[in-house]
Amino acid sequence: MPELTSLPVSASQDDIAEIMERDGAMILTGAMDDALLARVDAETQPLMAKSATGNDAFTGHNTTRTGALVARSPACREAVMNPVVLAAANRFLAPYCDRIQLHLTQLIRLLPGQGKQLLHRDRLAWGGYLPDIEPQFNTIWALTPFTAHNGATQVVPGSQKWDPQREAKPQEVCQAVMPRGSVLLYTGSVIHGGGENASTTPRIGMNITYCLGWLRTEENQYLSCPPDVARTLDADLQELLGYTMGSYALGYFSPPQPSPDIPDTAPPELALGRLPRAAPTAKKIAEKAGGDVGSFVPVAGGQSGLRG
Ligand SMILES: O=C(O)CCC(=O)C(=O)O
Ligand SMILES: [Fe+2]
Repeated sequence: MPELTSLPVSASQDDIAEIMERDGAMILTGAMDDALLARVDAETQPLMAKSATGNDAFTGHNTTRTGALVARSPACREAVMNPVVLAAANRFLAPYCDRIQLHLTQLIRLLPGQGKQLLHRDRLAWGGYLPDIEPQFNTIWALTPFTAHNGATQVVPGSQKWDPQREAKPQEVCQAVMPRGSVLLYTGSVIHGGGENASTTPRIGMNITYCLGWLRTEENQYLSCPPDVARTLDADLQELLGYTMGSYALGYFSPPQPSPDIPDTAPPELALGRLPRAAPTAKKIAEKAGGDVGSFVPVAGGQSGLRG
């Protein structure tokens, strides 16, 4: 049986990068302290109580899914912005983009009786159109313990390097067994799926995922966290949501009504009532965290500034 490597959250970025490259998944323990866990619980329990179960086998007839966690929960924002995870995500995706963005936020609550989810790769969200690059870096935060019995995520270590057609044999699948407060890191290409919850209590995971800044995101962040909410957030989080230029030309807007104050190729920050900052690219963020991103050369002009 394969096993996932589990390290304390104090692990070095070099070690995390090496294991993610080798296995496509790993666990960091102690990533969320008791005080933050308590706040996340208090803010998310009422949301989950109102969430419906899935209406197909993949989303799970005995599973609730709850999104818009940035807009709805200040405590969840802290998990989204966890510096260790963000540094690892930036370093991992830096070869393929100027900046990363938030792909989705989703509480996945497996209720008792939920069966195993179909094994899959999350990158399939984009179909098969990105064969040669890694588009995605994912997390599942354990808000309850994850056990073999309650549906700990199934993972196939190393499968991110497999031929896309190859299927996992049962003996190649392990589970992300981890204490509450840990976080499973996994790539967009590694085979995984929810486990079976054969216990009598829910298994709650908080899926927070990041992707290349030039891709469409699974959760539409501009609708889940529209400008009137986004303008109250920290600039780093605003940018991660996509309220910034993705590169020289990506992501400008024109005001719906012509405006003397906002040009027709305006950077998104203007919709939040502020000017763009000098934007840290994925490469710069990774370097700041001590990571070596190899020969990545950023495309010129990460900020368009005010054009037009
Ligand atoms: O809940 C889990 O453990 C994994 C869920 C998952 O992989 C998915 O819904 O894409
Ligand atoms: Fe998945």
